[in-house]
Amino acid sequence: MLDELVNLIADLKEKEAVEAAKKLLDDGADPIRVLERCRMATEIVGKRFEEDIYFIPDMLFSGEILEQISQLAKAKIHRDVDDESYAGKVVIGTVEGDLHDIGKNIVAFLLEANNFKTYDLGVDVSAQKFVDAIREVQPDVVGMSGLLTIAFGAMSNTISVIKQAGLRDKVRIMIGGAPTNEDVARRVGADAYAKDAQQGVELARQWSAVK
Ligand code: B12
Repeated sequence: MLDELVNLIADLKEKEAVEAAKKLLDDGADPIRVLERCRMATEIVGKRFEEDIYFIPDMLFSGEILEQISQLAKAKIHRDVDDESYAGKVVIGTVEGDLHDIGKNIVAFLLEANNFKTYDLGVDVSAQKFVDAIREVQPDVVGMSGLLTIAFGAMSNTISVIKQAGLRDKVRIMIGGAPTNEDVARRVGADAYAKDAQQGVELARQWSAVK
C-alpha cells in the first residue's frame, strides 16, 4: 500500500494519492513513514523532470499533492507543546536563492510537535536575516534547508556571516534537503547533516540537552 502511494504521487494522480494516504493514516500507518514515502515519490518526479518527461508545472503539482498529504499526516502527529518546559529553541529557514519549502515545513512541524520553540524564517532567507534571528531568539540550534545545488554556496556564505557576527560558537547548525549530505555539511561549515525530519529532531534534542 505504501509502495502504491509512491507510484500514485509520482504519476501525479492527485485524488487517488490523497485518498490512499488518508486510508493508510486512518488504518493506523505511522505518519512519519507516510511522509518519508512521499519524499521518495518526489525523487521520481525530480528524475522525470531531468529526463524531460515532466516539466515545472508537474513539479509544482507534485508539491501540491505532497502538501495535502502533509496536512493529513500532521493531523495525526501528536503535539506535546509545553510553553514552560520546552525542549530547546530552533531557528530554521530555506537559504537565500532557494524557494523549496515542503521538507523544511515538515521539519519545523515535527520540531514543534516535539516541544521545540521553532522560529521559521521562511524561504529565500538572507544570511543577515539568519544573523538577526539568532541575536533576537538566541536559539540552541539553527536549521538550514536547501534543495538546489546553488544552495550550498548560500549555506556556506550564511555560516561565514554568522561567524563574522561572532555568533558561530553560540549555536549548533544542521543542514538538510535532498542534495545535501555529510560531506556538504563539512564543506559549508555546518555541524551536521540530517537526512530527514526525524533525524533533525534527534540532533536538536542532543544539542539542546548539552547546552
Ligand atoms: C516540488 C519541487 C519544486 C516546487 C517546490 C514547491 C515548494 N513549495 O517547495 C517548485 C515547482 C516551485 C520547484 C521549483 C524549482 N525547482 Co524544484 N523540485 C521539486 C521536487 C520535485 C520535490 C522537492 C520536495 O518537496 N521534496 C519533498 C520533501 C519532503 O523532501 P525534502 O525537501 O528533501 O525534505 C526532507 C529532507 O531532505 C529533510 N530536510 C529538508 N530540509 C531540511 C532542513 C533541515 C534543517 C533538516 C534537519 C532536514 C531537512 O527533511 C525533509 C523531510 O524528511 C524536487 C525533486 C527532489 N528530488 O527533491 C525538485 C528539485 C529540487 N527542483 C529542481 C529545480 C531545478 C527547480 C527549479 C530551478 C526549476 C526551474 N527551472 O525553475 C526551480 C527553483 C526555484 C527556486 N529558486 O528555488 C532540481 C534541483 C537540481 C539542482 N541540482 O539544483 C530538483 C532536484 C529536480 C531535479 N531532479 O532536477 N521545485
